This record gives sequence, structure tokens and C-alpha cells, in this order.
Amino acid sequence: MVVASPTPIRIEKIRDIELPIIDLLAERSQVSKLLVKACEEFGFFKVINHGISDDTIKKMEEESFQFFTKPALEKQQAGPADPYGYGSKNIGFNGDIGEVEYLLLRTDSLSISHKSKTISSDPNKFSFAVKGYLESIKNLACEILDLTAESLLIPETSVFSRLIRDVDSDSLLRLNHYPPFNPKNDGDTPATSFHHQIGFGEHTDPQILTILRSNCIEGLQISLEEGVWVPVSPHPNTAFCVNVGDLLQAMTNGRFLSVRHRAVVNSYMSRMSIAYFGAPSPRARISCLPNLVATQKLPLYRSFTWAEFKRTTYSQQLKESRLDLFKMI
Ligand code: GA4
Repeated sequence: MVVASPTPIRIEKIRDIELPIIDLLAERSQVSKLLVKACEEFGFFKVINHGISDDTIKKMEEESFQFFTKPALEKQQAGPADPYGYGSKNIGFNGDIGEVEYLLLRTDSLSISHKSKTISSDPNKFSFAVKGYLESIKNLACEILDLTAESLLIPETSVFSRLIRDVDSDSLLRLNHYPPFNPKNDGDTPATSFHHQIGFGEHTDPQILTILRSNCIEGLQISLEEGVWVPVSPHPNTAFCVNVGDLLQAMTNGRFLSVRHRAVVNSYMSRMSIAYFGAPSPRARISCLPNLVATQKLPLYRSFTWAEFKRTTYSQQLKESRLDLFKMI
């Protein structure tokens, strides 16, 4: 009999909390306040009544499902991930590994149309579904950002959203598939057993805002406190999970939290997720907003361009705290 060895995940503290669920159809100033509170306390929240049609979501999910159910050789035609394209287990360029396969896509129309030829046997259908989804999800991200700016009393409320709306925005779409892991294999290779359960290792998202959709299977965990992991209950079909990225933490002078999270793999069912990462153009300069720095105090982070921050991101491993390198104090 093979006895599964204990793994770091089982000895970590796991605590349960419920993330705020914010109804975007509620009264505007109320929604705005709740969003700011959620960004400050959790860096993560769920939104309902977001206005994205079931049809738009369904079409995108179907395309994602169809791609991942293809034979491996066909999927590989959309790879290797450079970092864009199809990748399996390898994440980034610095040796990170996870039990995941994915498609990382740029979001400009030309890239989508071009890449779809290696992804789908019906490239037009794929492009149509992705472009429709992107249009809706970008608007949702911008609406959430505008609403938060209102309660932060930022004079120009489109200060975050215009970065994402820039024609040269470097936003990304990531389709993930976490196949179930086989616990029986785990006992044989204790040294690597940790990786068998980690779908996507702990990290913060470098961009401004992330909007995640997943297929009602648990797996996402967040860490508000070092070493304590909190499972995020799989959201119902009607919700999206939203999180603050590093750039938003920098622009709000640390008031909003870009929180560490990871995806773990279960032993019974595939998890699929679709993540939109709202980002500025590479030349955009990111600095803290003046009204968020107390008088006679320095901002927490020096200003930098997204190109510079992204270079740093790709020169490091997933788990590094990239923002720390830009700290002033
Ligand atoms: C984490 C968030 C997004 O998935 C991503 C990831 C990127 C990649 O997979 O190519 C990175 C990772 C992410 C942060 C550190 C670097 C870059 C892998 C990696 C080891 C697309 C992103 O923008 O940063």
C-alpha cells in the first residue's frame, strides 16, 4: 500500500472567511464605499449584478473548454508560452512549475485574430467569443475603478480606468485548466509532492485589477497574513472575483492591498478559470496619487513605468514581492 506523505499544504493554517459580495446595482455611493473597504481590507471581493450577459460568458467558457479538451499535440501548436501562447506546467522564465495548463493572450484585436488560428479549428468563432468577452470585462474593470476613485475623493475619477482604456494597454487574458491530481502518485516522490498539489504558486498580480471567472470548483486561496491561507469559496455562476494588483497598491500609496494568492489542485475535478488582467500601456508612468499622500510625507513607492515593472516581474520568480524593490521608505 502506498501511503501519501504529508505535504506542506496540510500543515499550513487554513482559515475560512467570506469575501465581501458587492451588488453593483445597489445605490452608487454605497457601492463605491463598499468597494474601497473591500480593497483596503481584503484586496479581494466578489461582484454580482455586473451586467455581463450569460451569453458572453458562456461563449468564452465554451471556447476555453474546447481548447483544453483537444489532444496535447494540437494544443502545443499554440505554444510554447513566450510568455504568450499555450503553456503546460512551466510558468514564467525562472523555473516556476505548477499543475496547470494555460493560454496566455494579449488582448489587442490583431493579436487575438492572429493567435486564434493556432488555437481553434474555427478561428473566427474563437476571436468573436474572446473579443466580446474582453469588451465586457474591460468595461466592468473600468466601472469598478471609477467607482473606487469616487470614494477616494480623487478629483479625476477616470485616473485608473484611462490607463486600461489606452489603445496600447498591455492587458492580458489567461485561460487556465487545472486537471485533478492523482494522490496515489504523491507518496512516491516526497521531494516534489508539494508541486503536485500546487496549480499556480503564491504570487501577487502585477497589473492594476484582475477579474476572475471560474467553474464553481474550489482552488483559489488568499493569504492576508504570512503562512495563513484562506480558501475562497467557489463563486456562483453569477459572480466574478476581483482583486487589486500591484500597480493599484502603488497608486493608492498602499491603501489598497495587492494580496498574495495561489491556486491549489483537488483530486476529484478539473478546475477552469478565466482571468483578465487590466494593465496600462508599457510607457505609462505609475506614481502615487497626490491626494493619497499625507502632507509632508513621502509616497511609499518611487514612480516607474509599466515596462520597467514588467521587466522586473519577468526577471523574478512567482513568489517574489516585486513592489518592495520600488519602496522609498
Ligand atoms: C502572475 C499574474 C499573471 O498570471 C501573469 C503571470 C506571469 C506569467 O505567467 O507569464 C508571471 C507571474 C504573473 C508573475 C511573475 C512572473 C510573470 C510568471 C512569473 C514567474 C500573466 C503576470 O502578469 O504575472
